Amino acid sequence: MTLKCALPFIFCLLAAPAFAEIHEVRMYNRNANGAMQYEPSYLAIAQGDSVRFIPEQSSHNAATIDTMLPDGAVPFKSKINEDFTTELTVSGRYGIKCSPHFSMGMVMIIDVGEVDTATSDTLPDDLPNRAKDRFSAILETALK
Ligand SMILES: [Cu+2]
Repeated sequence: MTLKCALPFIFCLLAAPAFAEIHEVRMYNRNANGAMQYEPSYLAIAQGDSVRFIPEQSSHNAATIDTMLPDGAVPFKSKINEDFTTELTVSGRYGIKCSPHFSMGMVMIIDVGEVDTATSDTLPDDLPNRAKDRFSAILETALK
């Protein structure tokens, strides 16, 4: 490679958001943890990273929960069976649900950047019981 060719390549490496990553989450009817699961069910990522939701098995999606969305974050909702990637630029704790399986406890948590656990550890009252139980279990195992 001549120097003339190498320079744009090096510039590209430097200019790119070098630390932005894409984290993969797989959606299952059943896995080792039980029925209706995101795998992993907890992610801690950097601000500006992306999350890709992969439908390993059919009839799932990924959607934000209005009462578990950081201030200023844009809600999202993928289509059922969609291979969906979203960039998360606002820091804080995101509760994610599978729309058809929310009441069955198909949820996960994504912590983006610095999370104020003093305010975000409290779960909202309007969650279905099984979603609330799953969130509690996720937070207990992921953060302790
Ligand atoms: Cu689902």
